[in-house]
Amino acid sequence: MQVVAAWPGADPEFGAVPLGFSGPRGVRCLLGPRGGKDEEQILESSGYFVTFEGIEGAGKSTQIASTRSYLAARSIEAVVVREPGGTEVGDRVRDILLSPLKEPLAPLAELLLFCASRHQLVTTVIRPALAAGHVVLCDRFADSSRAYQGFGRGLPLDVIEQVNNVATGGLEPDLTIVLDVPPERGLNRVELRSGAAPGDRFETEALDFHRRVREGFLQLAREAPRRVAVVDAGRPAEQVTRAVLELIEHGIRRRLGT
Ligand code: T5A
Repeated sequence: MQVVAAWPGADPEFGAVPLGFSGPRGVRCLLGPRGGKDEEQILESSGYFVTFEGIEGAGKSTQIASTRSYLAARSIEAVVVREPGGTEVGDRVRDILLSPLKEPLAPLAELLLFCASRHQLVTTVIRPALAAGHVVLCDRFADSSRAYQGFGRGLPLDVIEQVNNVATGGLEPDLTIVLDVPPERGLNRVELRSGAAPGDRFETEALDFHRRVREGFLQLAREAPRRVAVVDAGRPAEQVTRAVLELIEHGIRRRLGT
């Protein structure tokens, strides 16, 4: 499944997308001369929150780095964060969650740890950045808990919703990009990158687990088509980047109703 946004007049060449990037720092730079006073106020009061999701090795970090560079070249400093982590507390929680453990971690305890890291990140980094009108690019967010702890581990989705809500205070991304690859391919990329190093607690899960997680992301996209877009991430990275940038611009235009 592939959803790629397009808008009239889009330039097919990456790097030549017809955006007006000459304005001052902030989301409104994406809109160029069309961004009027009201639009500036809308965006500067809420920023623009993009999350990247997908299974292991889908290419989230790669695409976030390309998006960040693309924006930086146009004088837009995006705030880039990842989950679990992104804060001192979150980074410590990340160690617990990813390192091999001698005792099994109960699925609910796992969910609560992810959500502890999420709450810290939302309150100390993401909300302040959005309030200042920034673009925030986040590597994984609440959908990862739905897909991994829900579809992967089998926790009830209503429990995940409740805990997620407490952690985020109801904050939802403006746009979620699911980078979709078959698990075999994603895990192979991770293996190539890591060489002989042992995988983390999730990378070493059975293939069936990763298949359920992938199906979970696709189902979430079907349930929330206005927020969640699926991009075929099995293609060369530059092609994926083009699709990602188109989605981000399209999303901002849609928010502004332009
Ligand atoms: N988790 C997380 C939960 O269970 N619940 C939750 O609520 C949350 C938030 C996090 C783990 O925690 C779980 C999910 C995860 O298992 P992590 O180390 O942050 O652990 O793992 P990932 O987010 O999966 O990070 P990865 O680095 O493994 O995957 P990425 O970021 O999707 O992939 P990336 O960009 O690093 O690329 C991997 C390799 O592929 C190459 C890259 O160069 C790199 O070598 N690559 C491509 N190759 C060919 N074609 C392309 N298009 C390519 N794109 C990238």
